[in-house]
Amino acid sequence: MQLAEMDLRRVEMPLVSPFRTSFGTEVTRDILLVRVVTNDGVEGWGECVAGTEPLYSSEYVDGAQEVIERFMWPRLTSMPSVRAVDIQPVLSPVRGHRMAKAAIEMAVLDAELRTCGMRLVDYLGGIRDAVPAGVSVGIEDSLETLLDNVATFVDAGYARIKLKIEPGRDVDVVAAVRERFGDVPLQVDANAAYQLSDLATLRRLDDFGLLLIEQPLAEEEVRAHAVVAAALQTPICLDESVVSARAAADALALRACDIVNIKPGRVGGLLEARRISDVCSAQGVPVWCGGMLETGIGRAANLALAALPGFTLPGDTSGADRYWKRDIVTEPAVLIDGCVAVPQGPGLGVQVDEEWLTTITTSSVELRSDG
Ligand code: OSB
Ligand code: MG
Repeated sequence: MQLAEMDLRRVEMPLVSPFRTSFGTEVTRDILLVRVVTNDGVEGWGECVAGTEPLYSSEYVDGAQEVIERFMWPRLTSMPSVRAVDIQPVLSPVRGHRMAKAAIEMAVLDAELRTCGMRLVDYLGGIRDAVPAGVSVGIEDSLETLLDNVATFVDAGYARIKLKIEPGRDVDVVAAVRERFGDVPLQVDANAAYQLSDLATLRRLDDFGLLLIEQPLAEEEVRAHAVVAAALQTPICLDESVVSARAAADALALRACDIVNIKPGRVGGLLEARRISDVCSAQGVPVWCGGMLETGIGRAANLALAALPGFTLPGDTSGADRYWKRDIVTEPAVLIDGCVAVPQGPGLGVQVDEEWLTTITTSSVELRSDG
């Protein structure tokens, strides 16, 4: 398979409600989509999960687009042919920029699987047609607003609730949610907002029977996470720290976590995500699929990944209406009985709503191969 063309499209998508984390508030997503066309005219789509600003990790959407245009696209066109398995090795001279690489790999894989009529879920080794879905609930100034938000999601039937926390908005918030919603499956995500000196606060979370505490400390602080994990009863889950399968293996060897959140964008693609799943499964460590406020394109990939046997905890794979008034795929994800269906067609299994996409496109760059 040869790439004839790559389009880098930016779309502006307002969230149905602002999403606040310890690192900032997202109101509108400025999303980079990658569309590839093969020499045979087969199309593939990928989504880059990088945010507008480098606040979750060092990556940001303008940087992702620049690195693709300047350093990745030329490497891809220098290849006589390319498949999804080639993307990571070909792009390995370019350090980091995993979200950019993941978007390219997703688009190439979509085109490759459409060419041979295979579903992504089958390619990855998924075993489920629908996956239990959780929801990630943003920080609110008002506790009442937060409780109302949680009530909406509990009523909708989500399989578990994840609360974003930060210093000063943690123990009391969790206590209030437990008080109002009883033993609803509950977990928290700190997005690296704490320090080891906050250990006493983190220990107080042990009183609430949480499924897990996600990424309390900074990305680099793997060994300090082991200290937290040893001090708490509640399982520790890593998100930001796990940037690759090797990083996952190291974190497990250091006993820095009990559970791993897997996001294809964070780790450089779906194939690396599957390797992390393999590393964890081999050691009996549960994993779940995280989310990055994706459109229906990235969500389709997450749902296929979440269908793998090692994904034994509900993911942040919520229904599209939790994020968007109008998604960019013709059949957006819906929550039914606490689960979201894995798309069934070849490749990602979703069709892009081109007319709507055109309407919300803010810029488009077309890269063409000379060959
Ligand atoms: O840490 O999981 C995270 C969104 C943006 C950046 C980081 C995170 C999140 C979420 C949202 O928690 C998950 C979702 O897509 O619903
Ligand atoms: Mg997280």
